[in-house]
Amino acid sequence: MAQPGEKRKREDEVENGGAGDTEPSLGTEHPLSGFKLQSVLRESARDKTIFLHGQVPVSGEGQSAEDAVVILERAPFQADTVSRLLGNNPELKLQLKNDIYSVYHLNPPPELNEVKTTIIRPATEKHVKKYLRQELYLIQETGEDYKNITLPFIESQSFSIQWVFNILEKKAEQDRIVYENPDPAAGFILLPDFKWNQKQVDDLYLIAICHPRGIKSLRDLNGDHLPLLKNILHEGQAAILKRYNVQGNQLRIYLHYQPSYYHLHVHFVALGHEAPGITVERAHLLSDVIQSLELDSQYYTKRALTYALRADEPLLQKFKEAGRC
Ligand code: GTA
Repeated sequence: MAQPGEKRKREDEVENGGAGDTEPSLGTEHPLSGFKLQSVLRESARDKTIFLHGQVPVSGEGQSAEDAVVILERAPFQADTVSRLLGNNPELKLQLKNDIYSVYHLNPPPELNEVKTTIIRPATEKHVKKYLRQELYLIQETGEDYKNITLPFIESQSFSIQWVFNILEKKAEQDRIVYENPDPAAGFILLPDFKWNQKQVDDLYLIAICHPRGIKSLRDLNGDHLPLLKNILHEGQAAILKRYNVQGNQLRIYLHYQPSYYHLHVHFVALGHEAPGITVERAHLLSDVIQSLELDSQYYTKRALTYALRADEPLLQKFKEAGRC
């Protein structure tokens, strides 16, 4: 186990962006070497995913270990590889046969049996809680609530956005950039999201990260940001059409409120893909956001926004203390 002081230091570095400000070295060491499972945070048979919390020994630091969150997800089938999967008489083990119906076990070769593995290491307590399945509660946040409760809270504690700066400064993921408008006020970088393995467009998922700094979320947007938002919408659609041949009207393009990371970014997801976070209490279509700001440039500073918070989220506690839920 890490000594409390050591472990807290690493958490501080992650939360405050003190570490990881350069392109990470992929190294030769297995990132999960010695992984010890602590708990299953959540699992979904439907999505074929499991979220794990574990500890990994820190090399060269004796007995110390750091927390890790590992997300395992079965990769979707790809139309162009299924014939390879079935060709050459693969081994099929019969499970059930009834009339014209039969069910088999098929063991695919390793290259067709990918498990997408996302590792967050060192993970903070906040990361662990984020993926833990919990009861949710809706709150309605007015513009005043935002100023009095939410803003002070997100200024005091939120996930580090160092990974965002790494992308904007070309210190990480530079080779993955699909499109960039370099304008400092109205430009952005479009690249594949963490969640997409880029092997099939059925679950296409990209994010546009805006160049200007300091726009935390939907709440900070006003009429002055319309050129930025329109660039993201139109240039993002055009870039995706060019690179992936997916039409703009087959994309769900939205912002999260609340987001996890407070630097403005927009999600571009294949319309047919039910990605996490597309529910009505979280996703705001970019085209609707643009229209609202065209009608009233202060729309998002005034209107009440409804969203869900997990039972143990400190922000929910702040709303309770203020008698707002
Ligand atoms: N390219 O380093 C990165 C990176 N990081 C750290 C985050 N993202 C990154 N992309 C690149 N490089 O779509 C992506 C995230 C996300 C976006 C941030 O940036 O994948 P957000 O600020 O609106 O936050 O978006 P959001 O949506 O909460 O983030 P996230 O992590 O996607 O979590 C959403 C919820 O979905 C979680 O609570 C989780 O429980 C659930 N979920 C379900 N399945 C998955 C899955 N396979 N992977 C991750 N989360 C999942």
